[in-house]
Amino acid sequence: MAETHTMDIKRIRADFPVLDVEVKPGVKLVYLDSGATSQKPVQVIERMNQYYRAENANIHRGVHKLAEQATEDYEGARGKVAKFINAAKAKEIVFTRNATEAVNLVAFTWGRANLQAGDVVVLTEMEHHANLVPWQMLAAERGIRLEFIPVTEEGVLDMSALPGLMELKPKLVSFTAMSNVLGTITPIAEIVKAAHAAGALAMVDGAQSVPHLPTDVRALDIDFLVFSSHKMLGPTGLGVLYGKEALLEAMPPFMGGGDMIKRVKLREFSTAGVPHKFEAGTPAIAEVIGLGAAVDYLNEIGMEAIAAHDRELTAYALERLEEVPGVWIFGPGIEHKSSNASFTLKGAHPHDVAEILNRHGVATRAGHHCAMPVHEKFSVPATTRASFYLYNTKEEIDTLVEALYQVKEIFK
Ligand code: 7TS
Repeated sequence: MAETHTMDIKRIRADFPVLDVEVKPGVKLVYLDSGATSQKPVQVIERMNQYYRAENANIHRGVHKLAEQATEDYEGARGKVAKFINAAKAKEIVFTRNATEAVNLVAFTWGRANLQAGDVVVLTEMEHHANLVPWQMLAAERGIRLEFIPVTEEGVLDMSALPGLMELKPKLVSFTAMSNVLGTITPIAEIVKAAHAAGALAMVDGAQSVPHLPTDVRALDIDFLVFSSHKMLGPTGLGVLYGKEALLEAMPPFMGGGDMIKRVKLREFSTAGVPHKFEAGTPAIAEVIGLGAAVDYLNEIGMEAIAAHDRELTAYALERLEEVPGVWIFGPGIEHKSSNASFTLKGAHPHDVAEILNRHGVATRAGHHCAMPVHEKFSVPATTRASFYLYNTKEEIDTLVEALYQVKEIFK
């Protein structure tokens, strides 16, 4: 089946060694689980290999050649990430362990410095637990109040509730840019504008959106953005917090230790400037350099082309899945979503569906996808999720649908 956009999928697929894996003899992997983590191209794998084989040194503390090189490469990658999301300065990029830690960093530092009992934080009903539990923890500790932008039956945010929520004068509105379950793309600009008009900061969970859509923090006037390296072709163990410089400067540090200090005496310390104030201890050096290579790779293909490809695949998947009797797809139509399709199959548990799909080489994810409240909203404990990325093809979606008919045979 012809792809209508400009990406050369065959060439792209050749960059991802794992796509050649046979899950059993004669059954090739069909990887439809990029929402959990993406696969990695050789360019990223080799870059990290090269670092360990020929460049390994700790950063910010040596004057020898390798240490200088490692520091330059680490800070260079920070610059690449900043440019990728159009941040004004590299120092607005803080490296964390994952998107989850980035949210916790904001809750722990900004939250504890700025939120008092009774203060309102607005979230949405379709948040991943990463952008829910840290705020629940703060609510239990501080008595802050959590309010939620509702999700409609269709699976989009009920924007008519926004003005009423903004009248509560929240201190922060923190929301996902793309639901990891429903695929819903949220109206970032509109929510950020409303938040600012109400005197709140706006934080965006970009864990699903940054890998799939172009991101411009300045055009959108986002205050904090979090995302994960491993969902955008980079290595695991690395997340990103973007924060406006003035906000980061005003925040207390997160963890204490080496690298985050300016001066230390026996009983006191002063903190380093941003971003190092938030990067205590030896960071994930190889991973940061690997993420830099991932960003180069994404840029070379182009985020606009990737977004178009992911959308086209999602539209095709929705169309094909709808043909299968007994399949119920969650979330809105293609005009409001991209990159995943979560569904149930009548008469079969989502885990059994995923298990039988696996026999056909098709890798999906079943469960609540770390977003239990949105499943509760739609009165299901779990779904099976197929999620797509730049290396997936329509043929692979055909394989998914053929395998689903096999599942139906078994549960008939
Ligand atoms: N936010 C969203 C919207 C996510 O989808 C995820 C991970 C996170 C935050 C947390 O990212 P992490 O890298 O810190 O774990 N989502 C998924 C998923 O849907 N399946 O596995 C992980």
